[in-house]
Amino acid sequence: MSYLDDALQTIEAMNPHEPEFMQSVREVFDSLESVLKKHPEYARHRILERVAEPERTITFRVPWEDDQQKTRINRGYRVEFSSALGPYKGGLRFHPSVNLSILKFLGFEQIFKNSLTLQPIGGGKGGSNFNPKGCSDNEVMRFCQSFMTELSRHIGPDTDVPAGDIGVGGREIGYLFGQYKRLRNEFTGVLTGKGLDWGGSLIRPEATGYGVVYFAAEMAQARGTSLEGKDCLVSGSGNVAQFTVEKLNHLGARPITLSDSGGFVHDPDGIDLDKLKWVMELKNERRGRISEYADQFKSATYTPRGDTSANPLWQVNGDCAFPCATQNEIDGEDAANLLANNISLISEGANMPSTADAAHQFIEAKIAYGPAKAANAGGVAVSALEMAQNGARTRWSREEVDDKLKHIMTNIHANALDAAETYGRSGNYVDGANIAGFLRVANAMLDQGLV
Ligand code: NDP
Ligand code: 2IT
Repeated sequence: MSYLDDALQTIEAMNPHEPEFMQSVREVFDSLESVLKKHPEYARHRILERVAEPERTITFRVPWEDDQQKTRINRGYRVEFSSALGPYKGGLRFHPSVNLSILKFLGFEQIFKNSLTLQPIGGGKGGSNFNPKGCSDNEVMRFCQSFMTELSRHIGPDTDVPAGDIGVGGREIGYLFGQYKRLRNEFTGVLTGKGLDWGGSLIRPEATGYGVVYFAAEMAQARGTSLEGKDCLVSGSGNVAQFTVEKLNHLGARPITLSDSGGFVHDPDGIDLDKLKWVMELKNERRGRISEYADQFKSATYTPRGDTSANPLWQVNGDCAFPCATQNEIDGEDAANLLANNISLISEGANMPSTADAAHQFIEAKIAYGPAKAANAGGVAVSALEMAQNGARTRWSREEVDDKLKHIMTNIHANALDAAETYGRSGNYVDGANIAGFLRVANAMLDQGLV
């Protein structure tokens, strides 16, 4: 049996009942066959089994009191996956679906994504099954304070630096930071995505969405075309989706859909910057539902998600797709629908939005397919720039940060293409990103010995 199959079997046996985690492991390992041939030392040092085992996994009780003085209990997690390249770095997700399998898949992805940015950051992820939806600001604050009371023992600006993800935005980062500062009596860069007045970096809120579009523009350019005039399907309506829509507008493309877990809106006239402003107020201030968009703008229709297996959003006609909601939101049937409508470019804002079957179809069809760990790396890249600014007690301008972000996304695109070419997978961004990301981590692990 090959080392790769042997390692996969061992990892599978050690992680039963973790489907999302095993999906992400297989996705990376499937790209590594020729790398392992060229580097027999990785097998000798059992790099695959080591990189797939988190350095440390913390789970803890999060007790808090709701507005009716009722006691509530949630589970908190932090998966400190790999510190080969720097302090553990990655977001916190607050969503009722959160479990260890999902956080381990996100943490595992994060290792290689962070490596691709060429910034000095390891990989981690955390969160809770807490559902902020429907909670008052005070309830969210009490939850965040309780969560941080335990988490604060495990993190620090040189150890582990969390940030946002689904359900964790500026409001939550503020409450988490306040509690850390109070417990430690330290004002440090222990979290990223902070408010601009107290250590946050300009462009961090925009960075993931902007980066997803910069990556798409690079893929289009490599094929001698551009995003200008293209109709774009966007899913989600949170942080990543909003700034994807903003940058698409800046580059002359036309975003025509947005969604949330209830359904999607289709606006054939395009979601321009004025309409986006309204969406931002709806989602970020009023915390409303995307269905309200169709009441506000008569050019749009709303389609509830329903219980069909295929998601009707991916049946809308368009040129490009930007899945920005959640994992496995495009399955094999959805991928077939997208390809039947001649979608020619996909840039993934969400983490692992495509199932293995869907990704396989995109690769076979040879469309421009930018996988999440490359396409959405702009967010964590600017988090690393926030850490650098905090460390140097300085602050860069919008233009400086945006230029650095563009440069990082251009480099990720070029390095993924180079790695794909070198290892005989020409034009395949999935293999290229996995290989380029993995090599740095594996070599750092070899350098640092058996730890
Ligand atoms: P937000 O919480 O701001 O928004 C999440 C959006 O996705 C909402 O519209 C939400 O709808 C929708 N959504 C969440 N879960 C589901 C689900 N199970 N089914 C359908 N829709 C769902 O999160 P972000 O925008 O920050 O994150 C979106 C994706 O981008 C995630 O996959 C995240 O991991 C990834 N990402 C985020 C980065 C960041 O910097 N924030 C960086 C890199 C990747 P609803 O309100 O109905 O739940
Ligand atoms: O998935 C991701 O890359 C994030 N949620 C951002 C992580 C970060 O540390 O900025």
